[in-house]
Amino acid sequence: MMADATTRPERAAEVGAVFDAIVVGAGFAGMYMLHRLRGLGFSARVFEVGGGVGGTWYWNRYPGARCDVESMQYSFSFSEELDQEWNWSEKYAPQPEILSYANHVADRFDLRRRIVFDTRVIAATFNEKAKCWLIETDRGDRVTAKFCIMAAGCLSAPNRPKFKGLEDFRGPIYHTGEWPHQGVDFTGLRVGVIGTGSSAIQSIPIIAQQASALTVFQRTATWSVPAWNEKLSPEYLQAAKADYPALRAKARARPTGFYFPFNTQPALEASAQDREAQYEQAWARGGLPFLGSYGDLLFEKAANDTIADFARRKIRGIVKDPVTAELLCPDNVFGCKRLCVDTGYFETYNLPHVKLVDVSRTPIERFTADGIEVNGVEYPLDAVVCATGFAAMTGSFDKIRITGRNGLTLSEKWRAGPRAYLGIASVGFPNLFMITGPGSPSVLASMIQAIEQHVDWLADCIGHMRDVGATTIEPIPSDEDAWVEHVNEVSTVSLRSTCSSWYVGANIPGRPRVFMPYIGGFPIYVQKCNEVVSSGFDGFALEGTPLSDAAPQVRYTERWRVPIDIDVISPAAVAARRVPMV
Ligand code: N01
Repeated sequence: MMADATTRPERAAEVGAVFDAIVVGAGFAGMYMLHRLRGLGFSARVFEVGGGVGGTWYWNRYPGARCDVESMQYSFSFSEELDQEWNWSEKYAPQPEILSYANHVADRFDLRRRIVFDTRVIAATFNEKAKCWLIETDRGDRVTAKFCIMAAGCLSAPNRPKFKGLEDFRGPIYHTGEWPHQGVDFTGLRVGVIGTGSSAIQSIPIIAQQASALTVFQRTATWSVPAWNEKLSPEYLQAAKADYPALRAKARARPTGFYFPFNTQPALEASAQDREAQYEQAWARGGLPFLGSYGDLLFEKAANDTIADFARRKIRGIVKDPVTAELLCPDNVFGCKRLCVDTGYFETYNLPHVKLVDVSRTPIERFTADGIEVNGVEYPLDAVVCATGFAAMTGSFDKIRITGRNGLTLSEKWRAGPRAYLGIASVGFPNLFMITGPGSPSVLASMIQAIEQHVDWLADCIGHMRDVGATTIEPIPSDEDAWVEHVNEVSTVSLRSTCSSWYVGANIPGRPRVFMPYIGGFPIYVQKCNEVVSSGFDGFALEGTPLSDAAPQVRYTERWRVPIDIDVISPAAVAARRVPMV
């Protein structure tokens, strides 16, 4: 929880200081950016709203929060020493362990001294004459920097639907994305959970263990695959670490930026019997790789129907009450919304004190003093958990008044949907960079790998600007337009663009409907970024230097120049625009 104005530590506002770079956010992106900036000898300051590092993992402390990318891969890969010295305890790390890891990184790389906590950046304004950014915070700080780097996260602006009567409810209302640090004890309480996305699916089985009654309000049934989480043995860790660099390299070549066995064969070419065996095997392995059972699952509706049928049969096999089981069976494309990974989610509905309320046709009407009313029925509750997600991808930008050239604000520019070249920078906002911004693979890749690749690219870019004495860098409008068009075009190839998910901003009324992340595959995107570096930042205009044609020195992006895994992303598949994406 953010310290409020009365509890956060006193400090004097900083006015007039000048830095090479200001970084907004001290999650994994902000921390690694700071590390690279320091490595290049740039002065930098990070502002962070929270009282500590970790970003997503600082805020999302709800019961059961854990990562659904395997721990050995959901971690920084820039330091072999770090890889070797850190030991993950479980296949999928729980939130406290990931937060400990973030703190370990902050200490090990001596990052804290340059991070100012409990401070929200409220405005960033480009000064055209001085060619620098003025950054203002809610503590009264006013500092300037040549570069402003947004590392505020893709899923960090909580979505709080404005239900009628919220203020009437007598009990506490929590949001999974801003969970109290002291934890919440639900013992003996009647608890309501709104939402059935990843956060709900992880927290519901744990809350059910404490609550005397649990009522889940479901608007859209969710596809979920068992995690089969387990402890990692010392032998496993030793063997995995012995081969760590190879695993990291294989991961970089994958469409998602993390490695798992992937079957490129089309589901529709397999016999029904073979498909069943394949799905059983993949279900038994569990997790997100289930979607890699066949290569055409996200491209052909008929292929997708086969995996959807299989998963529905699994749900019906687990949930004993047939009416509840049917309500829990999604009728949308399998994996269209972000696939969930659970431990005992569907089984929880077999408990006598757990009830599922369908709010798909008759939405939540209002909160009352004692509960939630749906379709004229009041469900009595002592506490409510909103697992209602986030204003994804652009929500963290919306919270800051970002003003570029000619007084144009980013929110105005993005009114009809975000526009950014490579998801890194946007025309009209010179020297403003975004880490995992809209138009980059971001949330469709393993986040830490997506972050590292962006930061390394930015480090090479900023280093080059210093080498050639450039004052500003900004995308060329035609290149930005072409990239945005490409991002849109590629998205239509995938079935993922067909449903109302947060990927398209459809979870929040009034947001423009645009497929925001780049779905063409992580290595394809990285290749494009590498070409931009090699060509001397093709697609960008550099100002203030007569040396704009000088060949850039590749300092940090070298490790991303891996051969594309031809088995997974064949040129033919790319040419046919059938890039296998998970
Ligand atoms: O949020 P969500 P989340 N009335 O948007 C429902 C990552 N993550 O926090 O689907 C009733 O997925 C909404 O219904 P609908 C991961 O990328 C990762 O769970 O819009 N219901 C939905 O069921 C994930 O995808 C992990 O119809 C309302 C739910 O609230 C992303 O974060 C763990 C409603 C929101 O689901 C977001 O996940 C957790 C309303 N007015 C999160 N408004 C890992 O394991 C919304 N809903 C890594």
